[in-house]
Amino acid sequence: MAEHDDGAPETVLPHFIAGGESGFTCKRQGGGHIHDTYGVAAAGQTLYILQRLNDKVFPDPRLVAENVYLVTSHLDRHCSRFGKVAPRLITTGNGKSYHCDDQGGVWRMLSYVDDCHSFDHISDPEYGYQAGMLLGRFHQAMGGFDVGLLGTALPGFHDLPAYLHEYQLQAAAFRATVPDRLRVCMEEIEARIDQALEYGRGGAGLKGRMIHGDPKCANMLFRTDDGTAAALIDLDTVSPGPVAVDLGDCLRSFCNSAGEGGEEAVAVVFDEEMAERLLNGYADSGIVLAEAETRSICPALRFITYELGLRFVTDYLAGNRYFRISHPEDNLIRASVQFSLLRAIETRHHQLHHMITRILAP
Ligand code: GN1
Ligand code: MG
Repeated sequence: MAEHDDGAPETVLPHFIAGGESGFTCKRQGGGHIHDTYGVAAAGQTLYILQRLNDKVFPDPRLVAENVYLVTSHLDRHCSRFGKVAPRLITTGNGKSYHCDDQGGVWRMLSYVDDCHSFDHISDPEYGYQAGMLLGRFHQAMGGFDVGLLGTALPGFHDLPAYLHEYQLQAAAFRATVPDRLRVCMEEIEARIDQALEYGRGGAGLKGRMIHGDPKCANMLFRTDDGTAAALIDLDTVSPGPVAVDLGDCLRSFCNSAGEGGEEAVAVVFDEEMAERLLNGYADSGIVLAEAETRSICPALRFITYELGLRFVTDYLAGNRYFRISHPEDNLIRASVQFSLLRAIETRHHQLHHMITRILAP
């Protein structure tokens, strides 16, 4: 990605906002691991979200912007039936879904969803209910979307065998001393390789719906006044896939109330009450799943947790090139958290499976 000076976000505003940038300020927002994100405000009120897309992670950021335009337009057209589930993409003055700056940076703008907040982690199960409801509405609202229109934004995303292959390459090339925490993570990975490969080949193969791809806690906005879910954000990875993967990822994120960053002293637990409320919200959205979809949710929860732990370890081994870090150990700590969570899930596998079936069986 090209390096930009601090004034860069302001200079692209005139391409999106008629009348130029005067009176608008851009303030960097943290949170996501991937893009550079800014809140665009006027008179103290945030009106837009401006992002420079990460071209190290997404090989073709223009395609990502185009995809998000198609997805948000589709959602907009169906919001009378399923409610609003996502922000709108703001096109440039000449009708394009992105602006390319003179250094090759690709920028896009989205509407700001007012009076909402998001959480990196959360413990109140009522937010879980809201999240499940929102995800169910999203899955239904994406029904009828013409899959053929979408390009592949992130080749290899959620491809577990490919992630394992990359892990093995990086592990073989790793020359530094292996700290204890890394050794433990590697043992967790190795112990489940055969299972993971089998899952990657079979269980994850159910297609037929459009999924979000990253429905974690931090990617959902909740209204500040009544706590209801207002929008799913970060639509870069919307693609055809199994709903079980989205539900599994959503459970992985919401049921770990300690969060992905993981303060070391905090024990990682899987919150079953949160899971129950989230699944209830999903069911109450009115979505009806096929039996095979319901059956694959519990395995998807396990393998999406394994997959993320694996991706964090691989990135640590590779020198932290993918996930943004503020400390060299961040990705290793994140990986340890996911493997602790995985162990908690595995010990409750049967109870969870029964809970899922009880709530979602057709
Ligand atoms: C990344 O884009 P962001 O920071 O919301 C990642 C997800 C992971 C998530 C874990 C495109 O999400 O797959 O689950 O981190 N997104 C991509 O926090 O790799
Ligand atoms: Mg994302």
